[in-house]
Amino acid sequence: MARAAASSAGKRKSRSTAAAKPPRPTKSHEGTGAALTLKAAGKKKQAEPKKTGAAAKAAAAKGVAVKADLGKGTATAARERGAKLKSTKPIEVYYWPTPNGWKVSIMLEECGLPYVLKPVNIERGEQDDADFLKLSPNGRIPAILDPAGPGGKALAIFESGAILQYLGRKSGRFYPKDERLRCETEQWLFWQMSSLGPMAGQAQHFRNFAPEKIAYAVERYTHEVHRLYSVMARRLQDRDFLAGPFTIADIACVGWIMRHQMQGQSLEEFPALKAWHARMLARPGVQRGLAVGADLRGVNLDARGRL
Ligand SMILES: N[C@@H](CCC(=O)N[C@@H](CS)C(=O)NCC(=O)O)C(=O)O
Repeated sequence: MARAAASSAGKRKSRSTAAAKPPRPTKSHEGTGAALTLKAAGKKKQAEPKKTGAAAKAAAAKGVAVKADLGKGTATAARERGAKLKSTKPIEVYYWPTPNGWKVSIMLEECGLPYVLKPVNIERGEQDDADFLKLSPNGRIPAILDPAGPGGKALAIFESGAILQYLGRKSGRFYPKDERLRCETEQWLFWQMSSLGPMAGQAQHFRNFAPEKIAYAVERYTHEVHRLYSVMARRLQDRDFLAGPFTIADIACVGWIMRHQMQGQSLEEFPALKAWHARMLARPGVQRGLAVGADLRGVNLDARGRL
């Protein structure tokens, strides 16, 4: 905690002096909303119509949206899993409120795993601190440290897509086990990671933050994001969510689509995408996830374009 406290006071340590221990937050938000979510899930989820793996498969084969949580199994299994997850040690979330950070906060709020927030102030450059690089060698948020990882041992993970997959496997939620649906989910998750995120990030940067306006870059990335929005809108024309049911693929995309104006896009052009966006923002778990750490953000973030 001492390290981050120093950072928060604007006294960043140099790499050479940083201690060999995990980065320390200025604040920690123990179990933000997660326990509540879990409680609600235990009750409400049982009332939802069940879809077995076979039913889900048949629906998917017909291209029908499958709204059930496929990882859930029976109500008893869900209750047992809920109780087990609740009893695990909270996952440490190395975080700042940005489109990639929100993926993790939304997933945790949606699936109800307990967590503790460890802010990494990217406005002050804490992502470059030696301690943080031990968890996240690429020097970017988000990262997690699960003290109760496989075999009961701690596990650190960086890259938001890998984190979503891990949390999906750990919680048994929003990452379908059915192989076809899993492939659908992964295609759209990887599409977000390799295309939507990087291109939207560049569009945001060159449109809003580049010290000089470079028309070629603005045009190139704005057009590419427009193309990607068309791809996503086409996909959503006949289903509620990218894979059919709500999955980690949707969670990965929402923070980027929310920023459409900064990318020079209008959702009016893409009715199916607009409807998906509204469906996403209507989910209480998504709302809670997007609110996590909102108070952390300073005025410098957008100015530096660290999105
Ligand atoms: N591919 C990485 C990208 C992570 C990323 O770019 N994070 C941004 C915040 S959204 C960051 O840490 N920026 C700090 C910087 O630019 O120095 C992931 O998805 O986890």
